Amino acid sequence: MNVVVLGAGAVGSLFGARLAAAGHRVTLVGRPEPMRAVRERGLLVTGDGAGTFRLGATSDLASAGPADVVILTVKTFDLDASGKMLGRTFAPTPTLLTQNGLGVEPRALDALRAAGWTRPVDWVVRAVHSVPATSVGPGAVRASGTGDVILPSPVGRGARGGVIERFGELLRGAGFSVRYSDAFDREIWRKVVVNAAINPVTALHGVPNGRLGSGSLREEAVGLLREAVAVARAEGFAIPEEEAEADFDRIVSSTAENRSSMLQDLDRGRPTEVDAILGEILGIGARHGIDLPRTRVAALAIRRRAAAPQG
Ligand code: KPL
Repeated sequence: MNVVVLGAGAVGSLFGARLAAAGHRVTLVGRPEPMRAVRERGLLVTGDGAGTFRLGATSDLASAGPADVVILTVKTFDLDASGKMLGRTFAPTPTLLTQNGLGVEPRALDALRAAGWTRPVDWVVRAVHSVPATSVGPGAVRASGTGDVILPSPVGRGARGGVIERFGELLRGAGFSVRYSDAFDREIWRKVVVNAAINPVTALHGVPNGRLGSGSLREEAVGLLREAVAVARAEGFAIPEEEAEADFDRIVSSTAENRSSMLQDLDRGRPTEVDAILGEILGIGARHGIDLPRTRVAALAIRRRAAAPQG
């Protein structure tokens, strides 16, 4: 299958490597420097499924086709621009969204609609995943663990059901652990709650996920987790605190060596997904009249850190 990965940072590159290893023709689309490195030396993966993978790599989406499927792995704040670029460049194509946070699908659908796709909802599928990938240099990614991919159940979803199954088979065939969920919106919340705890604490303390397994950093993270659980509950997603903590502990341990995406963004002086994770939780919490002091402080600290000059 021809696979185009649009937004090939750490996660996108790793998805691309695994799909190429499974025999697909993969083209990464990303920033010029890493794409040049991939063209010249191949994509280097260390850790799980280590190897050097020969993939197409370009910064120009128009030269990346043809695509049977697109995996859109840009950060949440890039969805609008990248969705429009995708919509203008390719005819409607099955597209998988892998972003963290809330409001991901509506943003992507609006962008694709604005760029001329009719009924983008038939083509676009969101995945919730915990695949750990750390960028360790241009064209080099460390995979520390496997992680799960959750897709919405294809049953009763008409044309979109076929697209969901196609992605499920594609990813399973590349060695990902994939499961379908009948309660996908709840899965989105379960993951957001975990991201609201892991990402800011790892980013502010500059530590890999595994350091949140015990002690004061775990306490700090669990404080954020509980606030996010309260907001999920107010939105109609009753996630017991025990379940959220079990999710947190499982992801912290299965991604122990990973640097969270928010930490990697701060490391590189790039924008973070603070708005899509903590900002959304704060906004929804405010609508429900829920005070979220820890989340407010963490969001402020991340924004300050992101705005501070590097060095
Ligand atoms: O989603 C992640 C992220 O870093 O954004 C986890 C699963 C926490 C892996 O680090």
